[in-house]
Amino acid sequence: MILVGQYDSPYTRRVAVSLHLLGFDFEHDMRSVFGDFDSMRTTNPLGRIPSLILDDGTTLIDSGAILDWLDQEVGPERALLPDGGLVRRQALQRIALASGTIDKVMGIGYERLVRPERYRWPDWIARCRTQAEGGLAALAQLSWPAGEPVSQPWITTACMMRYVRLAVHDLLPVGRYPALDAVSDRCEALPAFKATYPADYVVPAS
Ligand SMILES: N[C@@H](CCC(=O)N[C@@H](CS)C(=O)NCC(=O)O)C(=O)O
Repeated sequence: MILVGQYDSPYTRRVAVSLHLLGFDFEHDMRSVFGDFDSMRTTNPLGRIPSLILDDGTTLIDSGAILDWLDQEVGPERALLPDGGLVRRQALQRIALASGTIDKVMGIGYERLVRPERYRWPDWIARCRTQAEGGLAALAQLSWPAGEPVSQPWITTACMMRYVRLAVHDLLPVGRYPALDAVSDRCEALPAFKATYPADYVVPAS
């Protein structure tokens, strides 16, 4: 199978980490959503990443749908998300906080990287920042018990944190939320995370 998308995308990275953790063999197609837009649209009509091209030629799009397929393939014993009940609901809520934070930080990134400077809207950037700060503060209330194996909420949280620190580096300084730092440190030490470390990039500050 082939994973399409670069690892500076936290959504692509969480799929890559999950593929590694679950022991899938895959190739990595590093086309860019912006630089290779026309080509990307032939893989995903939305022109977005990640996509996962299966060995039978089927293309799955959207990280949530891809992760659901991976979990179905390995079965409930090895799945990265519980298959039902309160634990699943709590896990999905944590993932919603982490992915919502990604979306708000991505909103700031697009405003600064894609939109021409004269059209930028500072109030919108400030609103996205407030929303991302809300997501981070809520996630910081949750703790990952020692000894509990890595699962999708923590994978998505750690991918979100690395992305936030690359894209809007003053939003999540080390030390602001020790509980979150612990999640990131624990995850980034795993081989699956080391194998998917995103190339550094910095969004312009204004
Ligand atoms: N809900 C989607 C979101 C994917 C997403 O936002 N991808 C970004 C990169 S991280 C992208 O493709 N951006 C380009 C665009 O939307 O035009 C998922 O979970 O896969």
